[in-house]
Order: sequence, then structure tokens, then C-alpha cells
Amino acid sequence: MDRKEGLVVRVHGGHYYVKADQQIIDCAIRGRLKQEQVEGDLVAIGDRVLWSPIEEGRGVIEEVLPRKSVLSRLSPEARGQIEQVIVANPDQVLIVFSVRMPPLNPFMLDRYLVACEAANLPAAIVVNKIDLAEPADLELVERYRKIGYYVLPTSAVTGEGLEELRQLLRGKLTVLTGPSGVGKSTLLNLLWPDLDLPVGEISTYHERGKHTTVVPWLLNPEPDVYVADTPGLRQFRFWDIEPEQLDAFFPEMLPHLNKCRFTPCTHMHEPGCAVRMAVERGEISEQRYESYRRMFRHEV
Ligand SMILES: Nc1nc2c(ncn2[C@@H]2O[C@H](COP(=O)(O)OP(=O)(O)OP(=O)(O)O)[C@@H](O)[C@H]2O)c(=O)[nH]1
Ligand SMILES: [Mg+2]
Ligand SMILES: [Zn+2]
Repeated sequence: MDRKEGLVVRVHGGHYYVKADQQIIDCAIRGRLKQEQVEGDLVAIGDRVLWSPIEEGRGVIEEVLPRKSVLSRLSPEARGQIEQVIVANPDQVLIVFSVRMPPLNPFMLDRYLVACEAANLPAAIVVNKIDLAEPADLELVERYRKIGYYVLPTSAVTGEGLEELRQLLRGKLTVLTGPSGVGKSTLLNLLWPDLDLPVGEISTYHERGKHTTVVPWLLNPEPDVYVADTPGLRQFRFWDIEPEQLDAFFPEMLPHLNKCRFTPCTHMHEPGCAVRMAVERGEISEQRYESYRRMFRHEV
């Protein structure tokens, strides 16, 4: 049989749009495949698939090739906990915040970072609207660089950081995420005007009820750039992280973890806690430690 390889760029209402040979093929799924896997987790954007043509522009997906990574969430409508894959095979997550309008909430940024660490996905941070920054805001950029995160200040107004952003996206499948209104679509439009994404309005994703399965397009603005623009934090598998696992998702805490007097140590109140001593010495930022405490107590 004539099977070809392709990339799933959109999933909508039982249709799977597969990009192959610069064409978009409207595909269904072979029934046999459905029986093999749990519904909802069959095929996601970012999946590489083998498909057979039926007629011009239409085909059937025969097989999903093994995934190297996933961004998933717990299906909200499922009884029990069913993992639903939102994006297959992402290489990295780009977390976009703006320095002002809306102001950067570091506790929320830390939730995104922890979600990426927990999902084992490399994360980088874009701090947009840097044209609106005041000197005190730049301390925040340094705080995250010191931990080891790649932090890229950008501005759609001055053009700062745009070429670096393009370089960051090249050769990869990137999940672009972050709060509404921070300028994600604006930045993509500046880099690739043909995308013509709507900006300046609250994305329609945010208006949907949580029972809607929200699956974004996989944008492919140039041959080697794939970007999935996902609406926000609820796409991440996050709520099932146990408090006791949290410390491992704060990279700057790792070197201290085996030095606490008690094992296990929650780093909340125990005497002789090496994490708290590192905070007192200024080696771990007080704000990051406060994020840890809030997440530990499920307060954020
Ligand atoms: N001053 C300034 N304004 C910006 C910048 N980037 C975007 N904006 C403005 O911020 C507003 C929101 O931009 P969008 O691109 O729609 O934001 P978004 O992140 O895509 O928002 P959602 O789609 O709702 O998630 C628009 O009015 C933009 O003009 C920037 O670098 N500086
Ligand atoms: Mg947008
Ligand atoms: Zn401790």
C-alpha cells in the first residue's frame, strides 16, 4: 500500500489535517487505530503519522509514529484521570510574559516553569513589552538568568530581541504559551506577517468553557519553524504534582536538597534546612522560595 509520512497540524471534529509535500490532507483515522489507543489521545498536533491517500486531498491515518515528548493535560470531562495530549513532540516551551500591561506576575511565571520542569520540557522565557520596562523590572530578568533559564527581552515597538526570537524558534517545534494580552500573536505577526494572526483582543480560546476540547493549530510560518500557540496554564498537567515532588522542579534548589538535616524535608519549617539557609544567604531568591511555599500549600 502507498503509505506516506506526514505531520498533523490541526485536529478538529474528527478531521485530522496532515501536512505532507507542502499540501494539507484531510484525514480520518483507521478504525483499527482507534481500538488500540484511548479515545482523546489518539492523534494530536505535532504527531508524525503514516497515511494512505483516498482521493485528491483526502486520506486515512494508518499509524502514529512514536512520540519523543508530549504536552498533556488531564481531560476535564473524564471520570478518573485520563491524560489528553495537547501537542505531540514539542522540543521546547516558550513562556511569554509582558513586563507591564499586564504586569509580570513572578508567581504565575513560576507555575509555568514548574509545569515545564514536571513535563520534562525545556523552557525559555520571553519578557515582552520591554519598551515599557522600568529599571527595577530588569532585576527580574537577571533573577531567572541566574537560575539558568534563557531569558529573552523583546519589544514589538522597538524590535528588540526579534531576531533572537526567530533564531530560538528555528529548527524546532515550539509550544508558545503565556497569559492573555502579553503580545504572543503580535510577536509572531512581526516575524511572519503572512500569519496575520488576530491581535489586541482576548483570544477566543479563553472564552470557551473548560469542557471544550481546545486544540490549536500548529503554525508553520517557514520550512523549519513549527509553533503551537496554546492558550495558557490549564493546558499543562500541573495539578497532580505532589507537594513532596515540588523541590525537584526548582533547579536552583537541587544542589541543596541532600544537605537538609531531615530526610525527607519539606523545606517549610524543619530546622537545619539547607534550602532555607540558601535563601537566607541570598543564593535562592526570596520570591522563588515564596513561590515554592505557595505551591506547596496549593495557594496559587
Ligand atoms: N508597548 C507594547 N505593546 C505591545 C507589545 N507587544 C504587543 N503589544 C500590545 O499588546 C496587546 C496584546 O497583544 P496580543 O498579541 O493580542 O497578545 P496575546 O499574547 O496574543 O494575547 P492572547 O491571544 O489573548 O493570548 C496589543 O494591543 C499589542 O499591540 C510590545 O512589545 N510593547
Ligand atoms: Mg494571541
Ligand atoms: Zn529542607
